[in-house]
Amino acid sequence: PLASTQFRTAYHFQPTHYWMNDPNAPMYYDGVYHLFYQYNPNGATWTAYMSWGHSVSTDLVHWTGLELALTPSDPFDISGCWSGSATILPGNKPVVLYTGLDTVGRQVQNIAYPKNLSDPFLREWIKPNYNPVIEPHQKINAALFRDPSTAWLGKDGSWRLTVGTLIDEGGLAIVYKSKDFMKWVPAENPLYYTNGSGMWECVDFFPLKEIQGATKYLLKVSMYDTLHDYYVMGTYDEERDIFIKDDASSDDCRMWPMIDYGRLYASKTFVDEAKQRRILWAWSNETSSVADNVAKGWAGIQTVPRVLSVDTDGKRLIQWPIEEIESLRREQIHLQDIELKTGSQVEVRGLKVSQADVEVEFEFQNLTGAEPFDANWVVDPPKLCREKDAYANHGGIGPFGLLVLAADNLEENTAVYFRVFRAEGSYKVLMCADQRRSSKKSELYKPASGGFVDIDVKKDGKISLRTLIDHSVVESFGGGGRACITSRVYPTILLNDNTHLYAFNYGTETVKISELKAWNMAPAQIS
Ligand code: DQQ
Repeated sequence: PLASTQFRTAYHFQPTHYWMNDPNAPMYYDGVYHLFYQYNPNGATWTAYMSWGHSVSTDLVHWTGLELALTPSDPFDISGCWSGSATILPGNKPVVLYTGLDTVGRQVQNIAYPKNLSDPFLREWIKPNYNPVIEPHQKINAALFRDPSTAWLGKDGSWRLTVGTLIDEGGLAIVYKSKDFMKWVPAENPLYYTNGSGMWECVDFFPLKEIQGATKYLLKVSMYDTLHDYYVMGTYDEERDIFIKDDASSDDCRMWPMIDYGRLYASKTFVDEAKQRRILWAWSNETSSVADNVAKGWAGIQTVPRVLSVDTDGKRLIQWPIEEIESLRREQIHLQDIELKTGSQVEVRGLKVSQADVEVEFEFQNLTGAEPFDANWVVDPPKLCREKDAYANHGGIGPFGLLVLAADNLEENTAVYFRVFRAEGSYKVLMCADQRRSSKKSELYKPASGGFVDIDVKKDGKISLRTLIDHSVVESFGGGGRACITSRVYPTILLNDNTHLYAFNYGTETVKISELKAWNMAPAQIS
């Protein structure tokens, strides 16, 4: 059944066919948004022999595909053009830095720039013959050295960028400096180093916000060993070129919050000068088998671009779908004041629920019935999601939430839900997306995913959930975007287009839906 077009997305970016992975060099240039991406022009599977696909848009919603921007062609990238980032140099001159696999398979960093700056679509890219501009030095394993970040300009007039690698089992981000963007020298210290995390891919590093006179920075790493993106906030010591994480965050980088607790990897941000915002793009891989992907003829989508901001206390990242996506909203359903007593299931009727945007707010009367929290639970939220699942009363507050892409008899459904626990002096909110019942088809990866939402439920008295449903994607934002979970699912019911959406509560305590708004979504034009 996976060969069906029913699993293709209507408003999440994907090429018309074949394999896509990481977003590369997203940028805004002269009124046009550019998205490049890791692309295999020969099939629906990953290969080391990667090219850069290229699409352009004026609103980040509708996209026009152009010819490949980078393909393996020269000794410094003849075996593959891997991930990289854009920097807009003074005088409004975009350049990209990317990883090339050279003649002997070493990973080196190359530069490319547009052939003709007056072409608004920047179709053709030139790779100067002084490439590679950065080669792995002695201490570096040349097979683990990749994904140059966007460069930033220091007060001393030198450019800096960072490249991810692995030394002695520890992931790290090395800094390189340059005065002219051609000659790059390694800085004395790594930007950040950690023990035992495995290789760091697609490192991103940027200022987020001024808080009490100091600039809060965010470091994002894609950890190859877990295939998740993690972030940590802190400060940047420009003199020494190092990132200093906030004390409150764990020394173990695998305990850092994730950009998304579900299927998301290799995220990358860019500054949108048109609207003065920072936007995150990210790859969401299939959870279907290689054989299924070949049968479908495509694999990989991008999550909806997300605007980044930070809580007023500077502790938590907030991600929210770009407002432009709301232009696709069509018929609306609006429900108010619905009591969800224990065991209730309320169907949200009147929508085509395989292509929808749902916003719901759950309210509590009181929190006294919450189950006590065991401090050991922090290490494995997915396990907690499996144990306190959406299909039984576990006593306490929640599970409550949505059952999406659901069959009549709930034989298939993806549960997106919360559970509230009473911890010492505060409450802990668990958010889950359980894909275990998402499809009757076998040979799919169907995990339960989850993480904690950093909100003060006692003060707020409520929790919000926004879920973007798009055929094989369920992309959810809990607590106003303080925790995100993206699921990739392939329900067989999609094949007869008979899917339902329910709100539910299996907790002992009553929960109220103060408001639920949902919209049918029109398809985006993506060619
Ligand atoms: N994908 C690219 C690499 C990167 C990895 C190759 C992350 O540059 O490290 O397709 O998904």
